Amino acid sequence: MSPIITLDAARWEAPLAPAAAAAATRDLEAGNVLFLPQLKFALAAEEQRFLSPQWLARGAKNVSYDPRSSTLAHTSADGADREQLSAMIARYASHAQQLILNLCPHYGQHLKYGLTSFRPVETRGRETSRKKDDTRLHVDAFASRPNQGLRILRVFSNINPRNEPRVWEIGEPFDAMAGKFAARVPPQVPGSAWLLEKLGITKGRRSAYDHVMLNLHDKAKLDDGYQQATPRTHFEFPAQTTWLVFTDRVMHAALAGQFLLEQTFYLPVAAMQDERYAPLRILEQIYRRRLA
Ligand SMILES: O=C(O)CCC(=O)C(=O)O
Ligand SMILES: [Fe+2]
Repeated sequence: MSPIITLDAARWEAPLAPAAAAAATRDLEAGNVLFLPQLKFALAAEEQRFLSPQWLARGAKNVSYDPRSSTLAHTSADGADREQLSAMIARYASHAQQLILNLCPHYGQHLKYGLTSFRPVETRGRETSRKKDDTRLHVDAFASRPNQGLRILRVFSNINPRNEPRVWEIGEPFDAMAGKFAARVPPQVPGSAWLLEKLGITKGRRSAYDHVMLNLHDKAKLDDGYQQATPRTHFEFPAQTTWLVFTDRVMHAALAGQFLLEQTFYLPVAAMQDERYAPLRILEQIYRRRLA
C-alpha cells in the first residue's frame, strides 16, 4: 500500500467534518504522508524576489524563523527586505498551524510550534557529511534539541516557481527499521546526558528516547547496504503543493528540489489519537523499559 494519502483540501483555513478529521489524523499517526495537491502557499508579487539563495546568510543551509519569538535567523536580508521576508515566513507558520488544527482538531492546544524554515538551495548535489545528508533515508532526531518523546510533525510546501517537483523517497515502516537497528544502539554512557547539557551541547537533558532516536537516525544513514537495499516509494511533490508527515516515524529522504517552506510542530505522545503509533511506545516495546 502506498504511504501517500491524498486529500483534496484547497484552503488553509477550511475545517473538515469530524469523521474526515478523525480519519486524516489516524492516517497521519499510522505513518502516512498526507498530500494536499490543491493546497498552495501563494506568494505576493513583491515576495517573488525571495525565491533566490541570495537571502541566505553565508554558510547557512536554510533561513529559519521562530514563530514563538517572531525572530528570523540565518539570512542576509536587512531593513525592509528583512521585514517582508519575515512576514512571508510568519504567514506560512500561521497557515501551517491552522491546517493541522483543521485536519487534527483533537491536537488543539497540545500542538506546540517549533521552527519554520525556508529552503532556497537545490537539495540535489549539496555537499554534506553522510550523517547530515537528507538524501539518505532517515527518521528525524535533533542532536542539540532533546525532546523526551515529543512527536515531530512537519508541514512542507513546495514553492518552486519553475514548476520543479520536490523529489522524495519514503522508506519502510518504523517498526521494521527499528527492528533492524535497535540491537546496534550502544547503551547511553552514564552521566553523558548531564554533561552534554552542562556544556551547552544540548538544550535540555538527552533522554534514553533521544539517545535511541539519534542512533537510529545515524545508523540508518551510515549503513550503505541498508540505503541501497531497503524498499522505498519514490514520490515527486509537484510545485505549488503541500504535504505533512510525522518525520520522527516515517523514513524519508529528499533527493531533489529547490524552494521549500517547512514548519515543525511538537506534540506530546499523550495528545495523539492513538499513542501506540508513537516511536516512543514502539521502542519501549522493543527494549521492554521506559525511555522517557
Ligand atoms: O528538504 C526536504 O524536502 C526534507 C528534508 C528532511 O529530511 C526534513 O526536513 O526532515
Ligand atoms: Fe528529515
